Amino acid sequence: MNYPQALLQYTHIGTVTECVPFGGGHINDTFSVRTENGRYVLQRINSNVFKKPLQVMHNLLAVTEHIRKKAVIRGLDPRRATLTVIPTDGGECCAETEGDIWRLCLFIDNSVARDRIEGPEDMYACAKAFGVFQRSLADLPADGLWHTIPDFHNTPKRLTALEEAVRRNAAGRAASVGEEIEFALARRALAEKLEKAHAEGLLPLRITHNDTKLNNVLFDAASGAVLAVIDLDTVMPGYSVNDLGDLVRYGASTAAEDERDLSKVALDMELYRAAVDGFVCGCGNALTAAERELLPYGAMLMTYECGVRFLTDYLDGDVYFKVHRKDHNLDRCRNQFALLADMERKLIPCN
Ligand code: ADP
Ligand code: GN1
Ligand code: MG
Repeated sequence: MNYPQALLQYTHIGTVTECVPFGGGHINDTFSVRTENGRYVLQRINSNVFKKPLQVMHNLLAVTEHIRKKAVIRGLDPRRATLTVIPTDGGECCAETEGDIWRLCLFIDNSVARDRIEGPEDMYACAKAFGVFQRSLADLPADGLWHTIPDFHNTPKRLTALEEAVRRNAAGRAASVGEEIEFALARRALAEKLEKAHAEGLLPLRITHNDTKLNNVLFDAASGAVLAVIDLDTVMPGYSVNDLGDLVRYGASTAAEDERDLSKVALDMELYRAAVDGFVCGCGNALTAAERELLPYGAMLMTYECGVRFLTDYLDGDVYFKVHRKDHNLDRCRNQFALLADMERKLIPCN
């Protein structure tokens, strides 16, 4: 069988008996690997997205090391409480093949990742897990981590990138999306809300996960208890409210992120409240009063920003997000903007 070449740098894990694609993210390639000794997860870090993959590894190792130490103190099995990176035969934290960077982690046994939030209890548990993640890292200095994707959640800069994409019009699609471009550009004040709060000293830079989806939390297959927060590529300095925001954007919508029937897209307020309650509970005293007040803006900005990013990628010719059908990025953009419009109705007090 044709296994990724990177596995040749991990002969110490034993003979590979199976290596199959796994997971369904938009960015990295993930494989489940079995040897006679155990099970692993092999991932190719997308070098188009992560220009400096070694910085991604630095952040991942810093964060997992910190969580591992705390798990040991609490008497938990550290191999189930966080990701464990397996070194190459040469002792490196990742393998390089033809310009690609690969990493291998222990597969967390008897765990399940779920794709759909089934109800408020699920949402509460997931949000709490990301809150606990936030709290566990509150005593790790954010300036010790790289900004692996510079300005990842700098919404004003995402808006500028959209304007540049409109000007470039690389795929010749700008004329057909005038309405979406107008929707985005009409919300510059909203785009600036969190950067302003940061500049005013109200919103500290913390270590954030930045991909707070349900399937990035592993649950114990038997008890259903939360085990670990995974998918740590985007861990970097950021705003706490954005972690809650991305979770709401993705998990508290009444429809999938790429649903084309926009009449199905709305903010489920019960799920939204469960997300906020779970996150606040998980964060404990690691969240200031100002951060708590800005949580609804985290939800709105993440939704808005994601719509802007999908639109930018559509204009650029689908070079960033994996697409699976014609106009996929445009469908996603329209979906996110519909969700934002509903959030504006439900979350902004004076509306
Ligand atoms: P992606 O960027 O594709 O979302 P993830 O790191 O989230 O990549 O991995 C995809 C899926 O693989 C996860 O949702 C989870 O089901 C599974 N997975 C990843 N790492 C592990 C692990 N160490 N142990 C068990 N399952 C894992
Ligand atoms: C990407 O890898 P995945 O699919 O979980 C993206 C997120 C977006 C998300 C939209 C590094 O995440 O920022 O919110 O797609 N990740 C990166 O579905 O850009
Ligand atoms: Mg994932």
